[in-house]
Amino acid sequence: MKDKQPKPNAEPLEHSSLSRRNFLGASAVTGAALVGATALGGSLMTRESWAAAVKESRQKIHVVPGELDEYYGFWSGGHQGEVRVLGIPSMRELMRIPVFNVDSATGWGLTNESRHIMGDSARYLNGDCHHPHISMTDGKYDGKYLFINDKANSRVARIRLDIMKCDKMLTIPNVQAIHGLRLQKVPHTRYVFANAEFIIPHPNDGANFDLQSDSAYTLFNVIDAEKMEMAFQVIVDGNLDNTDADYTGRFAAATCYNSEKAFDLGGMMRNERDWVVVFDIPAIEAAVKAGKFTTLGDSTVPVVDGRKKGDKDSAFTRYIPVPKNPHGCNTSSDGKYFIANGKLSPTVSMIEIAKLPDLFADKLKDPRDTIAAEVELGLGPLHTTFDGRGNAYTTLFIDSQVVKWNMADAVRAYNGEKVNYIRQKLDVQYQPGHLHASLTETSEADGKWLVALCKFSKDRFLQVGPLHPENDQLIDISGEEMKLVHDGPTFAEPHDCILARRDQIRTKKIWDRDDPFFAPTVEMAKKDGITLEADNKVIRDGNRVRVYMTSSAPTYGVQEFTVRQGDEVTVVVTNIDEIEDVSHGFVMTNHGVSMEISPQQTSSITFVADKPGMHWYYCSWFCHALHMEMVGRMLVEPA
Ligand code: CUK
Ligand code: CUA
Ligand code: CA
Repeated sequence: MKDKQPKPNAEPLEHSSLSRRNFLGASAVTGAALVGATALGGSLMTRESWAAAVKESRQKIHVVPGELDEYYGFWSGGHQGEVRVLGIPSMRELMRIPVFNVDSATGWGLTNESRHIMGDSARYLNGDCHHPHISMTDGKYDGKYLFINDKANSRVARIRLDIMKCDKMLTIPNVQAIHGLRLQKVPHTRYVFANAEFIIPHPNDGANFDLQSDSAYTLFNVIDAEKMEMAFQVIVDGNLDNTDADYTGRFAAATCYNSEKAFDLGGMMRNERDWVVVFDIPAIEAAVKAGKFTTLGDSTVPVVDGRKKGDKDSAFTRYIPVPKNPHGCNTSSDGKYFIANGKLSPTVSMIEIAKLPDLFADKLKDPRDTIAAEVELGLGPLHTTFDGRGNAYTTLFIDSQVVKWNMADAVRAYNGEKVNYIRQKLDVQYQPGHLHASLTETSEADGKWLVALCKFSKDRFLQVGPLHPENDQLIDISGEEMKLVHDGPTFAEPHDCILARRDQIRTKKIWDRDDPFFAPTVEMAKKDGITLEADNKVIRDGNRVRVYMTSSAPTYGVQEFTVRQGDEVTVVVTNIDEIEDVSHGFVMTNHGVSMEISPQQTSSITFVADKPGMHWYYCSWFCHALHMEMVGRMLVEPA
């Protein structure tokens, strides 16, 4: 009977008998060989100096009360649908930005402003975000926007970093499952590149279910970042997984794991090699400009065909074979390589970006001539990140390690020199997916901190039932050796994160009254002859009632209003407080109504007053010693 009891939380983790190599089984890596490279961790230092160094870097992460972090971290919220903001190195969670989810605290998905931004897709209550990325100018973060994909409902959203709210959401037409997402780095983020993962028939009307047919394909999607509208789409062979862009502004690359166009596991692993597809963005732009494109279905988005016709390449793409089922695609911060991470192969493939112009000019015989090295690292390489000092760091999912390796030495070793390119292998807990070093996807990679996003936490935290948190581990990479300094539990698969210097993000402390975020509501008020900052009025328009009120701690401008049962009621609250940090809320009890109104913000929400009687509304954000007394009543007369 005793054995049936849950495992006590106090059990030291050293006693855990789980072998990480056995975990998930080596059978998942068909054909993958164990690599000879050995872990160097600890071998460069004595045990004592190692312990001292770890202690020192652990002190670095202790941001004392009242002090601020050096970096902003932006975390994907995975299939929870939001974006989270953390401070690094403390790993303290600073804010949550609801995007593809519904959020009761801020009213995201409930307010008219948020539903206007979400558009048609407001009908979906779920999302699945993977890849957050900040807009860039000249290969450096400009702090303007953060973009994030939604795999579940094929969307891309934009967050304005000055207010840390989602301000645009776009459903990508003609595709299913937006996964890989990256931004143009140079000259600036004009485009968002987004991979649609799944191959579908076109048209997808039920007449054709044959994935092998010519009319079954997926598309590479290019979005105008400022307008948040589709720029164009590119039909590709195979499928699309992860993507990245280069530092010349000409190329984007994407991994494909399903070159087989298969629908089952065995089929998707059939080919010994899949590929990296490289896109020549100016070539596609020129074709679109010249009107050489088609459209699909009802969509007016320009579509060009980037598939091979027999052995003939399209003008827009090149397909570079790499070992089977690659996953992560990462541009090295020195701008030299696209790195495709092997997943089923123990290698990463370094594609030399300087050779791509010749590949597109058909001056290279074989696309494989662009491969600078195929680097053996360990089992299950998924993603790679960079320190700006010539080193790369790759997650090994099956080995449960982060491997630090030197790119120049890896190329020399690939060319036959006897040189060890592996610098260190560090155990992480457990099974890492993405990893991200500070500023790594920009030309300013500074090699200070690295976050390894581990998919399994197992015994690392107090037990919380069958569903475990994940474990985002902070690693100090400022010295010669990586040092693990912090375990950070996270909820529901963040997938990916990015780190930006704190001076790169500039936020507003209170809203501007002319902020476009609530412009449609201001427009509505104008038509009603309302001055939002001053008026407290009820406007009746048939069975529609608009209640305009101000809020100022601790009172609402309207403390009582009367409607008739069945009226559609819109409550518009303008927070006239100008004091930083004094946010109000508006909750109508028993009506599913809740929203945030921060200083100088206008928020509105619409509901049906379907129940006669007295209904209290109250402020939900603590704003004053008399916050509890910040209330009012809606009186509903029976129909
Ligand atoms: S990720 Cu999205 S499947 Cu490796 Cu970028 Cu997990
Ligand atoms: Cu206003 Cu609490
Ligand atoms: Ca495959």
